[in-house]
Amino acid sequence: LTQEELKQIAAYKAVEFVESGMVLGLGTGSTAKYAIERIGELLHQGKLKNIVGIPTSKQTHEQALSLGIPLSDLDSHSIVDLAIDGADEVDPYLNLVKGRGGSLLREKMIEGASRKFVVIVDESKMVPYIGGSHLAMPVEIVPFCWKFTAERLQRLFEDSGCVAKLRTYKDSDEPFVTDNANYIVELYFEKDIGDLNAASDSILRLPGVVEHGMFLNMASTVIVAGELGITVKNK
Ligand code: DER
Repeated sequence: LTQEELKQIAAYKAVEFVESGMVLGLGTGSTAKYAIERIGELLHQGKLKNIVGIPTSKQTHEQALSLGIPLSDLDSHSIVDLAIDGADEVDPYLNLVKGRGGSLLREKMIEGASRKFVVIVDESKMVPYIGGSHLAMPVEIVPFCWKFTAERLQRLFEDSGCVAKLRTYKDSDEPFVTDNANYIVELYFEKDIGDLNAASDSILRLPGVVEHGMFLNMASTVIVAGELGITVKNK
């Protein structure tokens, strides 16, 4: 099975949790895309009715709109019944790294307002500890004096061999700009950063920081699609 097939398998499994009448948090990324596609299909077939989608990004808003999924926002629905989204890393305690698609702020707002948050991943996302993939841990920051904030973030985790890099668009030096007109600093760790709650607090205390990509104790269920089948992990 290809990685794309595994993503689709996990996504379709998550949509089994969707019931008519639900307010749904619609995730962002290549895995969530399949879940949104499936929801649109079931709506079209009349198997799902009265669904309202709360998109976690402009990109997801566009996809859901094109599928005819009715859309709204948190101002109109402050509690979401079910959110379905992908992740970049999942540790054994179901803590996540998210945001490599640049949508972490709206994702965290919507998924934090959800009664149930179902994460969908292919098995390549499973890590022994957060940061263990040695890929980017995104932090959304204000553009004002971004270098100052990036350096302070890097210094916070110097014991973990942290390197902070401003996210730019592919093949250009232009800073990536989020849906919220902010920048993203990507943190790369050599070693385990240890106490995740302490790390989260120290990041959020920096005044130039808006939000980070560690989703701690937020996932209710993680659906993992692997070569040997689907595993459903509950918190
Ligand atoms: O950027 C995000 O938060 C995405 O949801 C990411 O965590 C997963 O993206 P993928 O499904 O394309 O790997």
